[in-house]
Amino acid sequence: MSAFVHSDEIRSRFSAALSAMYRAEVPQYGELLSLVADINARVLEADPAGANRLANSGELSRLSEERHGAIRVGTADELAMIGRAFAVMGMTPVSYYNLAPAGVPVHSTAFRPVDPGALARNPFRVFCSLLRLELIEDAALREEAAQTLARRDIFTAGARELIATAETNGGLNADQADRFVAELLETFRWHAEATVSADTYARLVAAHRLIADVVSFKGPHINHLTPRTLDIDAAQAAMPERGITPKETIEGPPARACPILLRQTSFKALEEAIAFPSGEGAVAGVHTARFGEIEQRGCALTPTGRALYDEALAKKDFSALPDDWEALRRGGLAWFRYRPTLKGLAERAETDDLDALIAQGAVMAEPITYEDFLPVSAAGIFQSNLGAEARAAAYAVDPAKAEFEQALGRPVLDEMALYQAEQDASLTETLTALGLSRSVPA
Ligand code: OOG
Ligand code: NI
Repeated sequence: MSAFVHSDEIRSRFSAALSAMYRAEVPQYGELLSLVADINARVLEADPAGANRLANSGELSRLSEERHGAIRVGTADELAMIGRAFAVMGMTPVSYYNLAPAGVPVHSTAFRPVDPGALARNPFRVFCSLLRLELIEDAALREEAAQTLARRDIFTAGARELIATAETNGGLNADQADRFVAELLETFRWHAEATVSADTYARLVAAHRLIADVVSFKGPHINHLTPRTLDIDAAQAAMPERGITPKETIEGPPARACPILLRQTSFKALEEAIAFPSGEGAVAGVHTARFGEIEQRGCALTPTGRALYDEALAKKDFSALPDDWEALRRGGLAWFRYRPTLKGLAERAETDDLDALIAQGAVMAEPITYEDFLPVSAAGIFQSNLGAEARAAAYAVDPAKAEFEQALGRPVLDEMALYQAEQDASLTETLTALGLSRSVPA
């Protein structure tokens, strides 16, 4: 009898294998990893209190392993299968992201662990986009793209078999887990040989660069892997010393004493040599898709906080968002995890008022890290130029979400519900530990 390898462990092994493969394929990614490790070490040394907070929330031990990646698939079947593959690694689709308003013909979700314990062990996330072929205007090109995609299988036979095994048996044993990681890695590998002619490729690029990237190759190569830095401004400034030219500005919220959501910066995609099939052998070409990115993660915002953020981003004025943890918490703008303090546990609580318990030092509130994405945050700036009407339309529920979930074969989880559940559970536990059994306020 052989025991199952825990899905968290399979995820960690896969994330490490993917990172090693990408480091070998894109050396600048290795340089970014080393830069981020140096900066994180410096930040932790200079800020012992901050390091302590990270250790308490379980984020210190995961930091050097922490990364996200992104792939773009071409068909509903590919999306459904990749969803099943991620499920083997304890990764669930969270949130729906429609990138059409940003001028990108895809919609997406992020596969990630959702349970706080699993997140603490390894929060590896993959942002996964599905091409929206219906947004290609030229009918002939659309048909050609659909046929090209229908001919490929982005999974190895071994990967398909092991996914089915995991589903049937409820897990994978050690040998199966190793093979699963190796087989699934093939789906993420770069292929320098295009599957379409140079002419078709050029027409796909003319329709949209991203359409060419999805349709022209054997598989959905990983297009970036992103380590988490504790000081993105320092990392951005230090990139040129490492021979990396970053984009000019950092996306997301400005630098703050109390970091919120996600700040990201990247370096431009590489120009890579590819070969197109042709009657007379191969034709040489170049493709730009793969890039490097770093991110700094801050606190997750509630729907109210997020609406304030979106507004602030559109107006480029963040003054309405308080830069103070207690103000964010009392205003219901950010999510927090509550814990009883030693003082609180030692003394008899004389109140069940949460704010009073915090003020007395009986309870502490620590910000919950944002585990999701802001891929259209740049588009918010763009939309603000279109006036309020266009923005309201962009925020309305998109019927494409239902189509996405149909393709995926399941609904995506609501990120806000996950943060709310974590906050509520921590509050209940805290009050119980203090001998108070008030029910959680809404
Ligand atoms: C994914 C872009 C989304 C992020 O960090 O927001 C993403 C892609 O370009 O395929 O990775
Ligand atoms: Ni990214």
